Amino acid sequence: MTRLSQATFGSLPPSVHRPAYDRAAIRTGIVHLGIGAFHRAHAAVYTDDVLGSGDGRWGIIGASLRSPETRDALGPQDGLYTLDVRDGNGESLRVIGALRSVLVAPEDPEALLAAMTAPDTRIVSLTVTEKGYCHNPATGELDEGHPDIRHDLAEPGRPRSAPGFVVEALRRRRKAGLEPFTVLSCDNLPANGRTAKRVLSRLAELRDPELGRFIAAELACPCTMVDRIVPATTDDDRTRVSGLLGMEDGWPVMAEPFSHWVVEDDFPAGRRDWPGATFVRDVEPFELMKLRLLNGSHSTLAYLGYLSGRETVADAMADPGIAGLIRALMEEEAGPTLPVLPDFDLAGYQASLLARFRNPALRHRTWQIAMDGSQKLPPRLLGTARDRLRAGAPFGRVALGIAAWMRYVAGTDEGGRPIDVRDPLAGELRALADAAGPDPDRLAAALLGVRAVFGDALPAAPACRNAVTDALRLVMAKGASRAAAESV
Ligand code: CS2
Repeated sequence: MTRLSQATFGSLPPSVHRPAYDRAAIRTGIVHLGIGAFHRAHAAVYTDDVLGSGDGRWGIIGASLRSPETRDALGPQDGLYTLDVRDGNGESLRVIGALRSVLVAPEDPEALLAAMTAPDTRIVSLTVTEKGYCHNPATGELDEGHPDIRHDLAEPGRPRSAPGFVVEALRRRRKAGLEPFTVLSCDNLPANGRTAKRVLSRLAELRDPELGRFIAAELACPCTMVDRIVPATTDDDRTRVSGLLGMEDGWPVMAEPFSHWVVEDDFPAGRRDWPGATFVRDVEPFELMKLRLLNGSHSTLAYLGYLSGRETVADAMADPGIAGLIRALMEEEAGPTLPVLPDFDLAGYQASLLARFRNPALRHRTWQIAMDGSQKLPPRLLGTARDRLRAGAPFGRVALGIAAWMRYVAGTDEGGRPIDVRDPLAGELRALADAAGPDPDRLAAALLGVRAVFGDALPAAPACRNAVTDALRLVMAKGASRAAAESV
């Protein structure tokens, strides 16, 4: 089968949208770290629209910080790939042209640094997931003991971590008399721009106090809220999309129709009005809303669903107890903690989330969302717990989400099968769970003691300890599905 590429995309079926601009004429304005499915189905699409509008300055060079897989798939395709937008009403295919090339950082860190220090590069954007910031999720501060950070301090000219690359590139730009690029975090972290800036300034300061001061004073790191459900692409997806294209695409991306991007308007080095994105002065209310409603529900669905044998989010939503619990979590616990956004229909957003989770055309695995819970729990569920506690209000549904995570990281599902727990703290969590044994009171106490996740204040509050321990007793006695039904 012919491979999708610059030379072949002209013969795609007419129903497939494709770049109408001259790809050879575009320049690179954006270097993106973490070129996974999410970026390719979200910001890269907005940027493709910019290129389509005639402004050719914003082509993207993508970089993988770990594996060569994306480069190996997209290299032979000249960076072209298909976006497959799907829901119960059907699907539409669009070939995206914004990605000019993909670099693999560990193979050639110098090539990535060269792209980041090129004069045309105005923005370095990031989707490196929560753990890519090398921070302590409970405090938001740089984890100075992180192995990649220790490496990047010892060998700053050959960095490994995203913060290490950004700091080294900013140092080189400064030395060359070039203005800094803007750092655009597109990860699901609260105040993601401020978190990025805190981590970057501290790493720079550890390298050289003067560089630390420069970054603290000069670097713009706008906050963003990113929202689009993009499950990992499967082999079935590849085969189906290639069949529809009539040519092979090694790595298409699957997404829902919904897409939202809210960006803090702080781009001293220049930006484009990405069509469809919303530029605002303060992103925080949008971030909180999205993290606590969408992502908090997602993680709760993932743990309850996985434990009860549900493979995908839509499967988990087919369990009426779990679906009811998610609705109650949003409407009665997370929703009331959110700042009021004038002109925003909160009830409508909550209802739309339930429909998005039910999207029958996406196979979004509960196991995928369950990954990295130690990093995800603080912004998604613990902020709600903290605010409810402060207000003297109950949070039994959030506590059930936390308890399901505890049951999950203990490493066996309800059928006694081992769980492949992927988490930077997996070893530590498993050891604590093994030492605690099958007693919910001991397991809850042991895991609430993990300070990198829970901090100090939450575990010290009797109302929090009781809520989580009660929920874990219920999950362990009755199973996740019944526990959800009884907690609605
Ligand atoms: C998900 C998110 O994998 C996960 O943890 O909760 O990727 C989620 O799909 C996106 O944030 C939706 O915008």
